[in-house]
Amino acid sequence: MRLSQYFLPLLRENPAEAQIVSHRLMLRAGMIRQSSAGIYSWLPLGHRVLKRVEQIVREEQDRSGAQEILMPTIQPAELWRESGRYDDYGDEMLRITDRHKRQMLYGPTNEEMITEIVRAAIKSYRDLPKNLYHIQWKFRDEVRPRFGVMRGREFLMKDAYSFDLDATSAKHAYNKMFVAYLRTFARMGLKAIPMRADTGPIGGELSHEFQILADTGESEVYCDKAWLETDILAEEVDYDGDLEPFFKQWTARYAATDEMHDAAKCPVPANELVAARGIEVGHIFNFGTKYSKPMGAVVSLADGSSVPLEMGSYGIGVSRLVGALIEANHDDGGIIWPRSVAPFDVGLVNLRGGDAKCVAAANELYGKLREGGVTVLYDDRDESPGAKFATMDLIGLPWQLIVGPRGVAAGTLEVKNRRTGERQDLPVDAALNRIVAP
Ligand code: 5CA
Repeated sequence: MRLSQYFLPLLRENPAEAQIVSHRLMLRAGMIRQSSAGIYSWLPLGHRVLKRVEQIVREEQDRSGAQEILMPTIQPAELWRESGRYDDYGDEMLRITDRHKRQMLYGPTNEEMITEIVRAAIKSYRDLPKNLYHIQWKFRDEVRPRFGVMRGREFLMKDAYSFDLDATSAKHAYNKMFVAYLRTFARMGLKAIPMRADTGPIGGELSHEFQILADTGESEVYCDKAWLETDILAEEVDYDGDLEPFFKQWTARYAATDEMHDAAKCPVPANELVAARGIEVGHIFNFGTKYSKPMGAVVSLADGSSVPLEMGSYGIGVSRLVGALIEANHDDGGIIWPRSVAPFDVGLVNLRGGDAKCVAAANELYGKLREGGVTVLYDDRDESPGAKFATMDLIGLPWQLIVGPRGVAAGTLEVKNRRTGERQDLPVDAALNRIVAP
């Protein structure tokens, strides 16, 4: 993509309304635009990141055996009356009336809707287990929407729902999501720590929040220092095998949110305990028959009797993750995207828009990079080098390739690594190899 043609509405000044760095940088880098409190449009640069985050989430859900569907955002109130949550949910639910005076709502979550879908289709124990997920916009009329996409009113969530015959099988479904979540966040370069959690309005007994550590997090969290050294992607996982040892291993180390933490009872000595702020990027729940019983979602057994389905639900804050990624990856100059979620792999900068040789060299490089499967944002504008460098640093692409008259004469390029700041003059082929390497 040529920057001269790209829709990238950068802001020069720090927006006054943005209290935390990710919100500031998302506005300054032209990633989002607020429509009303807690509701945002995603502009091209932000949208590319959102889609990459979504794709990693999708790949890891699919790998675990969950199947993707898409449910509507608007739901009928009757469904929520069946579960008893219509009145309980309170002001956070956006209630809507259609032209026939039917009560509808903009879904804050989908337990009821998925239970209705499954109860209509699954009648026998032979059709179990199932895990269905979707990636869809939710609406919660939060009292205090803030921090940009981190606590929005409209936000993108991946929500999965598992259906099993008995509690043992349901725990296996829970464990699968537990593993998939650790893998998902690790692939984004984030260390998300699972913490025993309160179940709130979703309900149930067993629940874990996945928290990433960041100074601006809304939760107060405590964990064993040893967490910081873990590497989930180094582990082989067989989703069909027994995941209980894995679950035990990954929950053995202490980690708790402040609601669950009790300093007097904490097993970790103070010098090995990390007390920090956390951002909740995922939350998983096992709630048994809380929805299947009142909604009559049952299957028949071999002997003709019937039992309600054992259920769990599993959420990831997809749009929140974009903000969380920036909280965890930035410096004074701007964003520093991990390669796996970067909107483009490379920023190509031509320092001399008016110099025919530089233009030819930069154009050729642009073609070669794209042929090599590298995504490129090519700054072909007529701007000062300083402005171009500042833009590239702000939008945070992992690599910058800089074409200037001296390099063109010598057959070299400057390669800058955005994260380390390291700059190197390399011959063109060596520079390309450096970028293509993952
Ligand atoms: N039905 C369950 C699991 S599917 C559920 O709704 N869980 S939740 O309430 O914990 O939300 C799941 C995830 O969505 C959270 O972990 C968080 O990452 C994200 N999330 C929740 N509220 C917001 C919000 N207001 N803005 C952005 N992300 C949010």
